[in-house]
Amino acid sequence: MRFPALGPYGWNDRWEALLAEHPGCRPARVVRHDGVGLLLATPDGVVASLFSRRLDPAPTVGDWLATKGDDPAAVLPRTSLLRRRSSGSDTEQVLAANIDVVLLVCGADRPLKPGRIHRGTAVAHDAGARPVVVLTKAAVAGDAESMAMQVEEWSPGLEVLVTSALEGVGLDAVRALVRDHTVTMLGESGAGKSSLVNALIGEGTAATAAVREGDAKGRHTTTTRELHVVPTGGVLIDSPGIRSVGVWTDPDAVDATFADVDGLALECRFTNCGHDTEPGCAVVAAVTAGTLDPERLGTWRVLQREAEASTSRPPQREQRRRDE
Ligand SMILES: Nc1nc2c(ncn2[C@@H]2O[C@H](COP(=O)(O)OP(=O)(O)OP(=O)(O)O)[C@@H](O)[C@H]2O)c(=O)[nH]1
Ligand SMILES: [Mg+2]
Ligand SMILES: [Zn+2]
Repeated sequence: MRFPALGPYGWNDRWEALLAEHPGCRPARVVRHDGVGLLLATPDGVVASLFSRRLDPAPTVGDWLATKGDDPAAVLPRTSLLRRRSSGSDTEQVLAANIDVVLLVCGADRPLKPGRIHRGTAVAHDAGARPVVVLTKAAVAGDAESMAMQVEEWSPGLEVLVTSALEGVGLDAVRALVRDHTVTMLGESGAGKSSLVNALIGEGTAATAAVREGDAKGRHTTTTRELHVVPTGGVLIDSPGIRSVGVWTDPDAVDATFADVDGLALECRFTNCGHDTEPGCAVVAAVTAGTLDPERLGTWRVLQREAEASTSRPPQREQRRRDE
């Protein structure tokens, strides 16, 4: 393989073959994107690129580029694109490209919110990425083990890792998950995303700051998405905290998140059943029988509506704004 220096960034035969379609070009991976320009991992090291050309699609963190001289010439076809509904403006916001795993990072020092987990799962499924819940600060706060059981109840089958970055708990499991993959994180400010980066890569890689006393709210310490190489293999993208994960997905991604509801719906008398007042509805029957959590059905409804609204809208260009 050419360009061994990019191996740690995930360069492989797939990308090599795609680059071959751009004669005379060299590869680079987008490490950071901060409005003004790109930080690129190239065969010669990490360089800043203040490019002027408009690329379509606009490059985002995690993208592989074909570069000519110092200039990005093309974005290589993505394996996945992580996106969400931007808070405030009702548009699609692109979060990262070529993602294999999405860590839904939740602090054990604050209450878990089922809607947040379901939304994060749907956003990951939409990108074709594997969602994994990471409970942080387990050694110092809350009761992480019962929180993990709570997640299992809300989302049967969803993987959960219990960690404590500063105390060195559960980190080998995170390392094993990141190895050979591109992994990004979704979570509230102060959840401990950057602390996890530092635990895996080395103290001082990413800035962290103490959460507020009382409600454990974070201070939005991380302001850009940045890709880091993990010494034990794989890359990890640190991200700013997000208050809400709006879904901007295909309704199929929501169905994949709620496989139980989707499976029940197959048994409804009507194929277009709204699971509301229709006779012979297997979903409502499951709620009545106590085998389906009504709150889970409620979240499913909300996400279905959001997903349907996003597919009925024409695609829009990525908005460049901060996460809040
Ligand atoms: N004791 C302990 N403290 C932790 C752990 N993880 C995070 N913290 C603390 O929680 C606070 C917030 O952590 P950060 O890593 O900055 O959180 P973040 O998710 O990156 O926050 P934003 O960048 O604002 O989105 C810091 O004071 C950390 O030291 C942990 O595993 N153990
Ligand atoms: Mg941070
Ligand atoms: Zn029904």
